[in-house]
Amino acid sequence: MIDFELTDEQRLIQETARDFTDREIVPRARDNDRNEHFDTELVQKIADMGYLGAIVPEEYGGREVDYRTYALIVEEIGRGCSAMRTVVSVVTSLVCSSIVRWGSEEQKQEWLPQLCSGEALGCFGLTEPDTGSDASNLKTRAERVNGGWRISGGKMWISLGNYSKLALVFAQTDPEERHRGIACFLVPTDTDGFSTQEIHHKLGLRGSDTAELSLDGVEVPDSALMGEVGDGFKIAMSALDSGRYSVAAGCVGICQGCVDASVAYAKERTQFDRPIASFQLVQEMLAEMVVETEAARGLVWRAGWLKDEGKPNTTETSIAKLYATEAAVKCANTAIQVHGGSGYVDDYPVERYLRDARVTTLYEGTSQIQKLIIGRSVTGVNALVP
Ligand code: COS
Repeated sequence: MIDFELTDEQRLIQETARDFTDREIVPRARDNDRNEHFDTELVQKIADMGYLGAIVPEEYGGREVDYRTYALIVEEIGRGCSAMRTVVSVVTSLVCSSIVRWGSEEQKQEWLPQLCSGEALGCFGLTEPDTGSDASNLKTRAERVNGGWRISGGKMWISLGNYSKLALVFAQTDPEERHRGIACFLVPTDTDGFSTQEIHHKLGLRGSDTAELSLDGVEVPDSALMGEVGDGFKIAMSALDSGRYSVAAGCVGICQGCVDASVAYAKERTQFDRPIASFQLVQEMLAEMVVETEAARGLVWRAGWLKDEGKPNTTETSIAKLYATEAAVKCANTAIQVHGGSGYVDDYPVERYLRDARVTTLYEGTSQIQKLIIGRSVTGVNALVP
């Protein structure tokens, strides 16, 4: 059975992550957002706390915590700043968890210690300009050359792409094989032919780096191939099982941040000679936010428990991701309502919460994709392809 009581160790890790977030992340979040500044100094502090390799085995430089504990950390960072939470989700879940599960011993030893320590950042190159939800339909090609592979194509919306030393690149080796032809490569970003371009003017996550990647005849040795040719799609999907979980946990943090900010504001703001917290319609908004937050957290913890038990969890992860991301958007919108005009400017974190939450129902699988995964699981009927 799921035990909702945290262990002493989990409580300590949660309190440490909470203090760290309040001390280091919260004070910088607004300025980094305003200035579209990717705060590498703060990223290094996050790495120094061990949060970039939280679920990685200790022998490769990680903290080796379980998935439930990982969610506690990610929730706190998500409460502070989703741009920084994105760094944790991408490096830890999408990149490190893939290498832990699919990498050779040499690949693990080469990359994991650097990624965990923050010496290297990593990015996840799956999405392309013409390939989003239909993830197996990649245009990026990998062809065999002497002793290795030549990769050509482009990747889009890649978080951390401009700052990464390592890119996981998914490429098609044989279009006729569809998803069974996809391979995953560990590509050092200083390889000839690899270039990146910054993407600006985003609605939210302005303190996060987002890139377009170009691979123009990038040549890598055989040792850069992760898993076998044809494992690529499964690697991507298993990475998303961890990544979607991390996004969901971060969104619980947004929800909790909305509750905290709104309760504080409602108690301090007076209208009609009394705190607005005393009005029933304001309490209704607060209650709705609390319920959304608790429900989202419960779904995340359940998915985490399944992961820790080694049980199948793809559907439960989609349920948690769908619910928590939509809840974050709702809570942020409601939090602005509680704050009135003050919520419409960045004196309070709630307008940033709304802008930052908005991408979470898009990236790592849209809400519609999560619904189709859940629908297919409950009916046994694949409605993904008309
Ligand atoms: N873990 C490991 N393997 C998985 C898996 C998982 N979670 N999910 C699917 N697979 C495997 C399947 O077992 C199947 O293997 P076989 O070839 O041996 O049969 C293979 O992958 C294909 O699976 P499936 O039939 O489910 O693939 P679909 O083409 O139906 O596509 C969706 C599945 C649409 C769910 C997938 O393309 C998807 O998640 N799209 C959204 C992509 C996304 O999130 N993009 C954001 C990018 S990161 S910002």
